[in-house]
Amino acid sequence: MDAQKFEVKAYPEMWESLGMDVPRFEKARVMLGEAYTKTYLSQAKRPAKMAYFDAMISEIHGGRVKELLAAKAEGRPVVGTFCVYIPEEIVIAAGGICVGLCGGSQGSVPDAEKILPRNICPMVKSAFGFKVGRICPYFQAVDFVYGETTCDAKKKTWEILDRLVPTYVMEIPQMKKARDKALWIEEVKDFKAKVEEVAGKTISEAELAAAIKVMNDKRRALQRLTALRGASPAPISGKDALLIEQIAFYDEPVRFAAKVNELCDELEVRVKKGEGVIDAGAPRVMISGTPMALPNWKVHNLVETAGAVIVNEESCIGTRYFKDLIDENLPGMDAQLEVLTDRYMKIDCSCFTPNDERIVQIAKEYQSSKAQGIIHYSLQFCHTYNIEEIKVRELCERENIPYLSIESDYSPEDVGQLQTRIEAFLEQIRG
Ligand code: BJ8
Repeated sequence: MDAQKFEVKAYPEMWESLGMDVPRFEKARVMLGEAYTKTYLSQAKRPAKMAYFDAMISEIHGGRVKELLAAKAEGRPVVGTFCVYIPEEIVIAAGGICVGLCGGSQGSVPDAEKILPRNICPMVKSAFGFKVGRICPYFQAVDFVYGETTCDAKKKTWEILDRLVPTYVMEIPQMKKARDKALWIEEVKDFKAKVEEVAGKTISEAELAAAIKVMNDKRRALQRLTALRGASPAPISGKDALLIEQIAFYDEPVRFAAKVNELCDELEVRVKKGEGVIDAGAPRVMISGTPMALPNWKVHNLVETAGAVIVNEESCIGTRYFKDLIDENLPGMDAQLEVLTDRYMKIDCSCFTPNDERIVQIAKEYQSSKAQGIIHYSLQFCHTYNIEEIKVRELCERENIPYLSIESDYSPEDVGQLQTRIEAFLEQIRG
């Protein structure tokens, strides 16, 4: 896309009708367009098929929101989400839409800090601030918000968020014993009943089977993209791959999977020709840790500006979202819900204890991505990831993997310090 012409499109009338703070949101729109132009459109050798994802950003505050509103007008449920624990298949089976509401922007944090404590996770503050400040059209458009009892910051924020938007909370177990799975399956059934109530219909076996296939196809497309990033030279930048993983949380799943597959077709040609976005000798880095919600591109930008390439995100906005599929061929609602529950119980979020399968998964992804070093990324005040970092560090020490741990927030204040640390880390890999 032509950097000169790129803009995030404005829809002031629609925003007004959604009860948004339009003058303030207009400023955020312009800032997002500028940041995107600088961070994304300045990259060399981008795949041509990234044009679709550029257009998704250009229409982020309009086109997709209109689709959500059209769905609502037809009585289809629109659910706002914050976590990969939401059984999306159930919402899709009811004809509904899931849209990620995680916040990755510093701009909404001061709104949240007027109400919430300052010393909690920036992702929770950013998301909450979007609702308080009325500066997110998706938040304004949802029927209800899905919350979960993963970390303390989230589960206590839902009680306050519920005053502003209906917030339905699912209990996520903290362990993975048989009784924890039994709890989770009951929670999944309750959630299904909630979605059916909003949709005004009962989900059939055939609808759930079709939805499982839709989500599997989307996850397969993302798995294909991840596998292609294992090639050397890397056929796509980490920034672009992260962007796609972020868009996965708000785009229409069938269209999204088709567009990711079109991009993968192009990348396969690149790989066959030995073409990449950067020289084969550039350091290859894997990121592991807390999710990077749109528009959090801070670490990727620093690493790739320093001449390296990111080849994997072991994160919920990354492989944790799509590494596991669901058996598509089981007849009967009970059997379907059982395999669906099994898939979600495989998610290796640090909110579980113990969670050693995540360490095994990190080692596996390090091998398959052909990375040469790991950066552990944790958002400030995220206790579970910050503490689990100890085990990731130990893995890297054991396996002699170059390693850097970063704890950061969304403010630009630590950029200079991070740049110095990242450059030293890349020198270690080069050396
Ligand atoms: S399954 S990682 S999406 S909870 S970073 S808000 S944990 S204090 S995001 Fe997550 Fe679901 Fe787990 Fe994934 Fe709390 Fe930590 Fe903030 Fe976090």
